[in-house]
Amino acid sequence: MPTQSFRAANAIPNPLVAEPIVTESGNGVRRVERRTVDRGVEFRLVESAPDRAVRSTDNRQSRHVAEFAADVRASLTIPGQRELPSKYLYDELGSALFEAICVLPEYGVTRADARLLQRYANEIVNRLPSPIQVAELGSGSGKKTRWILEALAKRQRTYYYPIEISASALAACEKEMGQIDLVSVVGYEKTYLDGLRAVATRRDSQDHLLVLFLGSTIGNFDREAGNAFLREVRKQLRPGDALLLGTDLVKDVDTQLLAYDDPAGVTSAFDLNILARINRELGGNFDLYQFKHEARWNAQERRIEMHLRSLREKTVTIREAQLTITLRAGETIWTESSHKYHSDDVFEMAQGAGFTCTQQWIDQEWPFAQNLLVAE
Ligand code: AVI
Repeated sequence: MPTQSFRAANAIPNPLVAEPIVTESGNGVRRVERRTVDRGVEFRLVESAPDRAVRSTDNRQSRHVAEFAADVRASLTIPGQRELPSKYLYDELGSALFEAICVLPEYGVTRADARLLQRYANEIVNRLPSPIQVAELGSGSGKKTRWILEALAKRQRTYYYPIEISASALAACEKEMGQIDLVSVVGYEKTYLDGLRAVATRRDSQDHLLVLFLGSTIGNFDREAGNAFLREVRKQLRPGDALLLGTDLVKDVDTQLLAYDDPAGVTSAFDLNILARINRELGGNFDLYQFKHEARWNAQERRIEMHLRSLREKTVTIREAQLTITLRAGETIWTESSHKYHSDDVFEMAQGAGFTCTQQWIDQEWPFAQNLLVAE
């Protein structure tokens, strides 16, 4: 509509090059408005496009989808036993469900881990060289680590480097641990080994490093992969540096099974969420009601295996993975392994990776060990 003011704008020699008005909306969309006037009539050309930051997030997102799709395709087509990589259990919902698992009465792992840290923090710290900085692989919210940091802060200013791929967990951890006197927190939003490499490179030459790998996360690696992982950790350390490694110990079978198949169904929801995530992120059409969560004890491998059993024959399509498979009635998809250890296993694992296990603290209520491994 012609207006006084825009008639005035007619004075611009080429109205099409009037100054653009750029606005960034809260959802990351960049809006560019160009006003032009032609024969006294106002035109507004409005272009909306994601801003550069959003485009780079989009790139990251499409890389994630491509990688997730490729992993799903490869693991669901393994001949014999179909699988899904357990790392995909941990999206935002999966991580919240795992937090709930940690407080289940049937799942004693987290409480045993925390009890040992609380009870023996001073003793652990007294065995460490000085000065020392702390890196944690997969810190989560870092709650359990507080005991170690508080014990260390009694003797020195301590740098704490939580390494975590979940940005929200990292932020929570930075907030919580940043409040401890004489502790400075620098978070790394990276994979375990990339983060550890970054920490190892930035430390001063006189500083030792304590790496925390708690909660028996090592148990989610296959034995060989776990050993290889410990060797990689060792490569980033200097002699005298330490690794505090949490390992869940073998216990009676019923107790173990119940820990991974609780009557309230929290672990079942955690497991099924991997199919829901494939539906959400990769355009899959799994019918979750047609699957049943199962925990099995594999005595030979000394591990709990989580499976999702298809209750009937079913064809499933996953658009982004360009995959269609037919599951037989009763067939399972193997989603996670949780290896359990005898206390002696840890001494051997340590030795094989270039460490010496100098001390082990074992919880009496729920057999679980904190192991102090010193780099040779
Ligand atoms: C993260 N990790 C040590 C857990 C475990 O016990 O293996 C994951 C888990 N899966 C089901 N319950 C807990």
